[in-house]
Amino acid sequence: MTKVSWSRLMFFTMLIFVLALAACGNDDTTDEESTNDSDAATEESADESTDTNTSAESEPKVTKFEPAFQEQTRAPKVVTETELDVEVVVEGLGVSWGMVEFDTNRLLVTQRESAELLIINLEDGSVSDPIEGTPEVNNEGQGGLLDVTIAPDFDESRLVFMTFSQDIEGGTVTAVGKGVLSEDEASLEDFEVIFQAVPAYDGALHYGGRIIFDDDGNLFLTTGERSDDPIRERAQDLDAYLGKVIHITQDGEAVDTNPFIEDEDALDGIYSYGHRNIQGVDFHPETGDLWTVEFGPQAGDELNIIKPGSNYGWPIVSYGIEYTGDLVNDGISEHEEQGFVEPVYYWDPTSAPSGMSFYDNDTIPEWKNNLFIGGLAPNYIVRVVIENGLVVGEERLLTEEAQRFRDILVTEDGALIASTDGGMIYKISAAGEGD
Ligand SMILES: [Ca+2]
Repeated sequence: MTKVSWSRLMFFTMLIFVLALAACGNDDTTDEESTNDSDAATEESADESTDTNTSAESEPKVTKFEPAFQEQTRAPKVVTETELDVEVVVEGLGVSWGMVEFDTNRLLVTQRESAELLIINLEDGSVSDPIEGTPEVNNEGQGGLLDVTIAPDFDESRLVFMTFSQDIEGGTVTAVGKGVLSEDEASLEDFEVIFQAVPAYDGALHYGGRIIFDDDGNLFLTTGERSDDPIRERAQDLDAYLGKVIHITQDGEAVDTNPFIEDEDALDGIYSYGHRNIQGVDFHPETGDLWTVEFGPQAGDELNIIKPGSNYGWPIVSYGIEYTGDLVNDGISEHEEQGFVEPVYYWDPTSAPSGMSFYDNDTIPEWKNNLFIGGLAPNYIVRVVIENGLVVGEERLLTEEAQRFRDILVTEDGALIASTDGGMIYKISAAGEGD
């Protein structure tokens, strides 16, 4: 038996195991995030027993690919020295996809399926009634009410921006809308859709959907490539907003410095392309670079620094493989050699990354400028230590909680807040801080 067919056989054996796991007790079997979930279960069982490992990863790699440079994957394991308090502030919510601290220790939190927008008070754990005036969404599969953020001038404008999956002619799109939060915080007024990531597609996967404001008051929006073959190939096309980072004004217009403004064949809002499904985005506190985390296929999740006009390679190249075990395209991982941007870091096996936030705070000094990423499956928070643009350490936090961590934020007080698909809001802070 050749080496290749042997590894195929091993893979299918694993696949059967994974499918068997998926069949028993996974409540969300339609999307690939849960495929990864089962994948992770095999990983976690081995995770506890390997203290000798120098990487935060403990399992063998899924792929045969070699990194383009040493620091690109399987960084040395690091451990937080600070004693931490871990508190569940709220439980019993739905999939809490996005959140923003709009007022000291008070969050706006989206509920993906019910499309509700809630106010959560971190000090007393109270949850508001749903805010009126939120948009109609398509909540099938990975769709629903997704991210939320506030305008930089929120104190005056009270503008709230949200992303969601929207039904339009021909299917669904990732949409961005905005509304004004009333003074009594009971409703969003004058809600309007400002941007739709066309073309529409009749599918329920890979909406991307994170939004973040830059220093000029413009928005970066991330999208997904809608998952299926061949629609996912549109990630490479400059006449489609699928699989892109998009840069728009608060009215949904392309920012006039965007890289393809002069290109008649390209959509003006595109900032970068060749992405799979970006669900995490933040600016590095020191460099100001825009970082994203991108959900890969089986393995090959990527951390990227986004540069205007650049192509990140999906689905031409990848450090992952298809869920079927097949190679992606021609099975080439080398991004740079093929003319694409190499990821700063990739995970193999997966970290199933969702929302992320840099720790831009002094409260826990050893966390300063570290990146925290919600892991859906494996169910933990990933802490990434970065020096000079390279990942030099990695830690897995709250592994014992076994939650799908959906979004991460850092409060002004320096607490790390994590929301979960199981409807919980965690507060992680230095022991003795606050209460
Ligand atoms: Ca890539």
